[in-house]
Amino acid sequence: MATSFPEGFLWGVSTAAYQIEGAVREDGRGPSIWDTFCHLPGTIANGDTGDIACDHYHRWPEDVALMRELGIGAYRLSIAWPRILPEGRGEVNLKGLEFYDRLIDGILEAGIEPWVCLYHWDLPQALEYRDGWQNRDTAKWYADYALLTVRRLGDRVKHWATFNEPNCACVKGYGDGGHAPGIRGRQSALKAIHVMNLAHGLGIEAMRSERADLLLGNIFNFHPYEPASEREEDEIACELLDALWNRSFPDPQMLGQYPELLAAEIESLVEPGDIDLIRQKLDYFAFNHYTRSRVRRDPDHPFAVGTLPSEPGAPVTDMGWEIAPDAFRAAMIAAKERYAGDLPIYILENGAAFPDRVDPDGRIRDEARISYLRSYLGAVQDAIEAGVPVRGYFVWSLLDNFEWALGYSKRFGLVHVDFETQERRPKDSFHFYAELAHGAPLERE
Ligand code: IFM
Repeated sequence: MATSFPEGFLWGVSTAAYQIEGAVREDGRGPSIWDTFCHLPGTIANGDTGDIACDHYHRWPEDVALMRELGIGAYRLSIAWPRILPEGRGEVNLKGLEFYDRLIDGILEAGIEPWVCLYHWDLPQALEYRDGWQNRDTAKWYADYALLTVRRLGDRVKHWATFNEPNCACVKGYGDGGHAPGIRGRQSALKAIHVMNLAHGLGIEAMRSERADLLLGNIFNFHPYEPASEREEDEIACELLDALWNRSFPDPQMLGQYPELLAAEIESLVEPGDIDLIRQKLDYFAFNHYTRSRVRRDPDHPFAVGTLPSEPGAPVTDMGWEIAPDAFRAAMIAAKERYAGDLPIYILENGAAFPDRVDPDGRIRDEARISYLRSYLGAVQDAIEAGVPVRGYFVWSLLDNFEWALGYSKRFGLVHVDFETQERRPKDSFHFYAELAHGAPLERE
């Protein structure tokens, strides 16, 4: 069965600065928390770092040419805050701004619309020395950075997002310590959540005050959870993880309240006026989605929550993530009902890691990724059919890249990258996606 997407459906790909740019010490860029974290022993698989990554800082013209060939309408990138403000605030690094000027111009010249995310986890290290996201002042510094960036690029970039997956940055960065800056604690995670919510509010206010013609949003992440058993302790853990991971940002930002299970603990951090500031009118509703999980009580976790590996025999990606397109369809329907209302919905990340192999003839036959994309895009069609206004879909990711604590061991790209030579090679999934982006209907399995 072949089914078409609605007229004007937006096809895109997403990346993030630290995962692809490299050039971490070039042209005045300051260090970020990820530079520091990666260079601590034992933090990243194989001792990998983002020092070079995909060398996109130098090779972006080649990458933009690949995007043009792909035929996408939009490219979502993130800006590295420490490239623009090496200390996080104060002196501006003009060379950093000039890099993004060139990049945005190149994307536009290729007929692609740039979508810019202001924060994909690379906080300037200088701000972490001042307690980073646990410090309310960071929200103000973030808004200054947002204003500066919009002033420079807002004449060419219309779609802006304040944060990518703020939940992950807080729960992993300041909760379980598995991501930069590697802090483990319950209070630290809750503080980071509230300060990042404030930063979102202040950032939106600052950007709107500068230009009224921008389209502003945030990028959430929805990961449906089920209790691993009928034991009460697993059910409690499941509800808490759902509140923490899925709701601690969209609830206050869209509904004006923290999830009940967290509200009492966060209350002491909330000052008069905070919630009104956090609940800003947005122009679109965006989220990322990959998989679902079962949750059990884990007494060693700061929130006593843990996830189980998928059931034996369930289809999984190289991340061990269950392939469950039905959960994606349900997430889109739930997102509309609970949060988005009439706002257009965009899926700004979805994709899969697989252990790709370059065949002797140079081809990468990544059928597993094609099958994943086919089934998840089928879920998008089902959600649209059910009345969810999904207006666009962005694959994670254009290139194989630095997968955070897993280093270069996981490949998510439509384009294969040889990290020794930096050679790019479109995979079969690139050609599959290009056909869709050029208007072909989706052949459903
Ligand atoms: O690589 C990440 C990305 O930075 C944020 N969303 C999930 C992706 C895959 O883990």
